[in-house]
Amino acid sequence: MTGLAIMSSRLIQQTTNTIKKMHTNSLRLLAIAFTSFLSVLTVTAEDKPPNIVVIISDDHGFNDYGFMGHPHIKTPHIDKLASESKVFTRGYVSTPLCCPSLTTMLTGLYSYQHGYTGNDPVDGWSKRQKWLAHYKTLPQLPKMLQEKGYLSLHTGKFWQEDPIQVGGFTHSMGKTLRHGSQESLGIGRDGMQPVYDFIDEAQDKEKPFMVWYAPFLPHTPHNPPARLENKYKGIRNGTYFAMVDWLDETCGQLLGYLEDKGLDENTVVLYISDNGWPGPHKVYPSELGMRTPIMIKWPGKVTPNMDVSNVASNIDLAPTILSLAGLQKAAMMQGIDLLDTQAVESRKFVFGDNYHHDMAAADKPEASLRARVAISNQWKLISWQEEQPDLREIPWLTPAPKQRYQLFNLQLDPFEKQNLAEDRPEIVEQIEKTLDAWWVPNSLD
Ligand SMILES: [Ca+2]
Repeated sequence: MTGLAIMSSRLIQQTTNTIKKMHTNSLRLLAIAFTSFLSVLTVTAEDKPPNIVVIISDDHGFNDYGFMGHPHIKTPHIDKLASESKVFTRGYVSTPLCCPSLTTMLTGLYSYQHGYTGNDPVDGWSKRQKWLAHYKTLPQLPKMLQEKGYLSLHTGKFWQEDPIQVGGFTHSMGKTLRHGSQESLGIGRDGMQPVYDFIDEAQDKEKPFMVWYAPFLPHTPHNPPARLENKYKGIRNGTYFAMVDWLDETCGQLLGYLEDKGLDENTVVLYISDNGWPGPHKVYPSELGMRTPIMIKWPGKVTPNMDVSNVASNIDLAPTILSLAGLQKAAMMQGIDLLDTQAVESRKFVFGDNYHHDMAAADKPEASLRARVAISNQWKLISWQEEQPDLREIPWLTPAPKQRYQLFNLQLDPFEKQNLAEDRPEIVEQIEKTLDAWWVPNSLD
């Protein structure tokens, strides 16, 4: 090879290397640009968490739905929601009464933690300030969601006077008293316009939203519209069935509005009841008092299925919603994210604490305590207090049984007919230890 040829060859090689290097750099730059683009997309997705709609039925038996097999009650809209949701048919509330149950959902805390063990202070409604003062120190779901830019609307029931100032919501239907206010308790019964207006406002402001739909349905007063009353005429408990039907209609209106606005894809709908029905089971730790289906619908993200094995609880509502919003639960919260399959399957028990209707002291939950409850896939132990609280007699409050312990095999005996506590003392002892480890009241002092 001549010198010129060698020089030409080197030049070609250098030029080729330069082109390769340029090409590599271009690819690298392109890759960096693409990665940046993806991270922008990720940030954008994280910045826009899903909307959340929480539907909380009130005084509603766990079997009183079409999809749960009720022979009379028609609930086509809730049935459709169930068919599109992950459904825990073995859902429970920890305390089967309006105020404590709702307070658990709003704080992610058990009654022995948040202090609202019943509906009313034993000295009367006017003595509620100590409970309110404690509530203000607690983690509150709507307030925590504000960190992610959520607007939140409270409707229906609320026991802490002001859903905005005390409860951390951004929007409400005004201040409340027992149960709620006349205006807030009209939600559903008088229509859904406040919910529609709020959703429109959140859309205009391009903010994620949470709708807290906690209507006074099917709770008393049992005064359904005549068209629904007539539907169940002549059937025992027909008026209550009509009230459930009324609740279902309003759920249909709410879910229909989301669809009409094209929001159903990016909205997670959660469903639960605050306690069961009928009357003798209210404030009572029976399955008819504590159990409720719990549902989570998120199209394309949560695969619909009917989980009839794993137990779930209203203690899980706040942690699940916080996780959906990309937030950590507060350290005090003992519930789990119900969309975390491993957490759901590895948890053995859900717990309940059952109290008198009246609250003796905000800082001494044991003063109103009637029983503690642990429920697993198979077993349910109700551990009654040796001494029942000596508080105001309430005619409809079902008294504690004579037995100290009630143990039921729920797989064989779902309506708790046969107490196995005397036959299986070793299981009673074992679950009682679990209860002792769980139930550790915090002092407010
Ligand atoms: Ca209730």
